Amino acid sequence: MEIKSEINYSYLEYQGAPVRHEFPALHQDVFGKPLIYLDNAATTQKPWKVIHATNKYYVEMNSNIHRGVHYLSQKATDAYEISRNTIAEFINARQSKEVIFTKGTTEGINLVADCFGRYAVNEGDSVVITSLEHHSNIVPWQMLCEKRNATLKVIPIDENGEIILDEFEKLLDETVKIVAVSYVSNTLGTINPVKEIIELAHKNGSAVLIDAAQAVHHIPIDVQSLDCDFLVFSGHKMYGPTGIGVLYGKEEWLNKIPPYQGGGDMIKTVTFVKTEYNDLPFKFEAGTPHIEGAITLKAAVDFIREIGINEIARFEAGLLKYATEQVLQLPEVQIIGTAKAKASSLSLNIRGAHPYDVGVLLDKMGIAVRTGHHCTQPIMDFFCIPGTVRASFAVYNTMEEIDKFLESLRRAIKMLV
Ligand code: 7TS
Repeated sequence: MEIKSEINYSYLEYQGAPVRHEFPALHQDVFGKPLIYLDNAATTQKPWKVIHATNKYYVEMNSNIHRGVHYLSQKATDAYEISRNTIAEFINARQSKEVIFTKGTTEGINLVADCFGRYAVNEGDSVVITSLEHHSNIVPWQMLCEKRNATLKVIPIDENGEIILDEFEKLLDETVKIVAVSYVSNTLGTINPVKEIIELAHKNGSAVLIDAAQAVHHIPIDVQSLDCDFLVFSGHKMYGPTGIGVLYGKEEWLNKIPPYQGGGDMIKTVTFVKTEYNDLPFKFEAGTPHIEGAITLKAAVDFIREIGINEIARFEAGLLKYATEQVLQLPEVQIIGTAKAKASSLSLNIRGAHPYDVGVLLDKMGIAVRTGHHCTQPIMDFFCIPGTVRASFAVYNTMEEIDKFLESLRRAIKMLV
């Protein structure tokens, strides 16, 4: 997807006011300086709309769902299912029963690795991932391969942090049961060619899981047009609450694979001899779920849709382009990850300085960035670096904040180099 990046405004608007007005946590000082929050790839701040929705749940409808005949339980159940419908619409799922609530991306991937793994991965089979993955899209597959005596194959990247598609094609053979790939790299910001990857994998008869943790709030997602088999994301990175996330799965797969956990809600009938599992989506939602998280996630999706995901993508591309151009003016700084298509994250290092030291200095200047390996140690090994300083942008960041980030980076260079 091409994102136009010419941009001449600093504030995206929400309901006629700068979008920043909607985020109370942004309006505070840290160490006597106004907070500049550039750690959005780790988690985003929450708009009033989401905060109010959480309060509303506890004030007006707190009760357990799917089991009570009473008024509050019905109200909470309706809100929970309406949220599922909204999310299905947001990602253009065919049906809302293809949307499963999880704890987050990590749980979604573990669920698929476990359930799909038990169904389809046997001795001698293989799983393909990329060199760009977050640990949560590496370790569950390693655990599966260990259990099943299968092999984990890894698509390499080049110096720009782009997947080498030719190498992917070479890895494809009849042993590959599933390909698991991130849409956007949390460390390098690379937007991966997921459409091509899905097409190639399907031609080979392999299923595909897309880790959309860093994509769903930056890039329009249409699971039908992507034709992915599974797609996962987290609420807390998309202006929603923590502890809630989504697994999208094609109905056909969700019906075929066994359930993840046993317990209440995921059953139709239980005897000591045999249990009949519930229909979708409940088959994969054992126990009392994160009810207010799921309900409140709708408010986050509504917030994104009210601005428009295309508008957000265009705005953030402008921020990233501006920040990249400014950083390129600093000879002491090296950008890690120079893919042609990038979203939101800018990783860099000051030559001769440890990223941790840079992060600590920036923090004292009021700037929140993330330093370290960002749960992607293989990327650090590839670039032979201990870590990076990562600035990641969201709807509420401004050009002025980027200017202040750059000014602080210059001060850090003076102190450290
Ligand atoms: N996949 C990607 C691409 C991610 O960026 C993250 C979290 C996860 C999976 C795991 O998500 P969770 O919500 O289940 O924890 N990424 C980051 C990050 O970049 N900094 O902190 C968390």
